[in-house]
Amino acid sequence: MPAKTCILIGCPVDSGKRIAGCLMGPDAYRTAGLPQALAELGFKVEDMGNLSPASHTPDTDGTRLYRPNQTIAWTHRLIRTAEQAMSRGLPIFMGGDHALSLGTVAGVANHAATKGRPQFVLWLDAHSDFHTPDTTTSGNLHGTPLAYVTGQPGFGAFPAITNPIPLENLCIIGLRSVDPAERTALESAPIHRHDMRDIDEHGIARLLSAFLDRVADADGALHVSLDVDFLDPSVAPAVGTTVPGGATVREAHLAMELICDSGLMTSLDLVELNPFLDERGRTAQVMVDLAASALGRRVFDRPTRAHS
Ligand code: HAR
Ligand code: MN
Ligand code: MN
Ligand code: MN
Repeated sequence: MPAKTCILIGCPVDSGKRIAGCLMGPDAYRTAGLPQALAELGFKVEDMGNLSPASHTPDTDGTRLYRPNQTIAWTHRLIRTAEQAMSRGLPIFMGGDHALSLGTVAGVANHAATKGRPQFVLWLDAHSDFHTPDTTTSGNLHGTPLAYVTGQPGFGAFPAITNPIPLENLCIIGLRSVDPAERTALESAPIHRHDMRDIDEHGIARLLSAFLDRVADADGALHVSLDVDFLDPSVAPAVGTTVPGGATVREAHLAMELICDSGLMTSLDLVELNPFLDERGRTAQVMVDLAASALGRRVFDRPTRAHS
C-alpha cells in the first residue's frame, strides 16, 4: 500500500485579530520538526510552502471590523486550496490565526459534498468563535469562523457558502470564554458543546468518543481545528488570547490519540500559535507533538476500538 500523503500548507493568516505574530506560525511548526515527525510515522510529506491571500484592496485603519478585505482574500485563497488538497491527501493547515478556518472548513466541506459524505467538525478551543460580523464586539474576525461555515447570516462580502456544515455535525470542546451574543446563539443551536466543566466532570474521552461514534455512523469526513488556547496557558503560552483553566497536555494528547484510533480525521488546522509570544519554542513543540499523536505516534499500540 503506498504511503498516505500529508500535505503541509503554510497559512500565515494574521488579519483575524489585532495582536500580530501568527504569520510566523508555519515556520515555527517546521522548525519544531513537524515534517520530520510525520515522515517518521510513515507518511509521504509534501510541503506547499507558505500561501498568500488573493489580491485585494488594502484595508484601512479605524473600521469596526479589523482588516476584512485581507481576511476575505485569504478565505477565497484557502477555499480553493483546501478543495484541491483534499483530493491528494490529508491537508494540515499550519496557521496563522483562526480566521484561516473560514476558508479551510468551507473548502473541505465542498470536497466532502462532491464525494457525497457529510462533513463533521471538531473544534478544540477556549472560545466558541460563533460571532457574525454583526454581533462581534471586538471586530476580530478570528472569532467568526463557526458562524460562517455553518451558514449564519451577515457574511455578505465573503464568498458564498455552498455547503454549510449542519449545526449538529459540529462539536466544540474546551469552552471557557463565550461572549453574550455567542451564548444566546449557541443556546438555541443543536451544536454539541462541552465546556471545561464537562471535561472535569466526565473526562474528555467520554465526550469525544460519543462524537466520534456519530461521525463513524454517518461515514462522515472529520475536520479537526486545534486552537492553541484549547490548552492551558501554563503549557501553551504562545497565544494572544490566553484563558486560564484550559486542557492539560495529557487531556489534549488523549483527544488526539482517540482521533487517531478512530481513523476518521480527514483534515487538520493548527491555529493561533504566535511564536513572538513563545518561550524557547515550547508551544510550537507541544502543537507538533499533538499533531503527531493525531497521526499515529504512541508509546504502545492499543487494540482498535470498535465503533457502535
Ligand atoms: N470572542 C472574542 C472575540 O470575538 C474572542 C475570540 C477569540 N478567538 C480566538 N480564537 N482566539 O478562538 O473577540
Ligand atoms: Mn479559535
Ligand atoms: Mn480560541
Ligand atoms: Mn455532545
